[in-house]
Amino acid sequence: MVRRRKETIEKRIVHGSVSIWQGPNAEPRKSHRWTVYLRSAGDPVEDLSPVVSRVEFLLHETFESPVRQVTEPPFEVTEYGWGEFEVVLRVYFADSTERSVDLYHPLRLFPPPGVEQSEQPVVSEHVDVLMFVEPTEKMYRALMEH
Ligand code: SLL
Repeated sequence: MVRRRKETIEKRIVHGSVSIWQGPNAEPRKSHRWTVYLRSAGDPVEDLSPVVSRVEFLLHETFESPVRQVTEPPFEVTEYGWGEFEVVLRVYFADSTERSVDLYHPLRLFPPPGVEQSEQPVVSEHVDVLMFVEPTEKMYRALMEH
């Protein structure tokens, strides 16, 4: 395997969630509709699929089939729920010699204390950096081109 010796490439990504309150008449267990996602932090947003092969979203055990596999972009999961929890995004890379990385996303449904729940979406976004140490030639090219 040809590797880029002594090179480390960084990829800035965002793990985020956006939640919409479903109003006072919603079913109590489905009070919010939310989407949790992984995307590049670039502007404009780049396609991550040359670098990321799939993302496993590990939801709270109160969800049916809590492990959700997403094998193509957009790397996201949409659900209805009632509570906040930490979503684990297990990211697998196009180069299978790269180890998967776990990102911990705090899903937010509720506005901060003192702010009334409204139709305003509640967004929680976090930038993180993935580091590729001595990537393979193939991975290096995918990282540099995207
Ligand atoms: C806790 N924060 O730690 C809570 C867990 C889990 C939320 C919140 C499931 C949806 C459904 C759902 O929203 N779970 O029941 O269909 O205990």
